[in-house]
Amino acid sequence: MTTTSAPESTTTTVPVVVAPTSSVPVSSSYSIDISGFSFAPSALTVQVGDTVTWTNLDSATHTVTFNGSPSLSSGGLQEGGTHSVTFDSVGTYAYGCSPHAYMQGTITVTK
Ligand SMILES: [Cu+2]
Repeated sequence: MTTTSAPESTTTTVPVVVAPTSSVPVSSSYSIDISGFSFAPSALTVQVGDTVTWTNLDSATHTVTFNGSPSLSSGGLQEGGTHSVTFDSVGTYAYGCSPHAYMQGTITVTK
């Protein structure tokens, strides 16, 4: 008696197409609205080299103030005013609005 139990192979190899990755890091730009006396979004995660631009949509004057980092901070932003920061170092950056202490935001910079 012969048993024919040769298992049929049903395994097929599907080629995985991998999109070519650029060796040049691509930096991104992000926008934060200052609107209704708050930063939107108030928490944002970016990568090193990315640029964040704040735009004041309120009629009130606001600031983007990083404690201990005047070079990152804006002056008073009138309605329509913008402020851009390019983040070069990993870290967590807390900021606020000088005239309105309750306005707080955080930028987290990752590799
Ligand atoms: Cu403000």
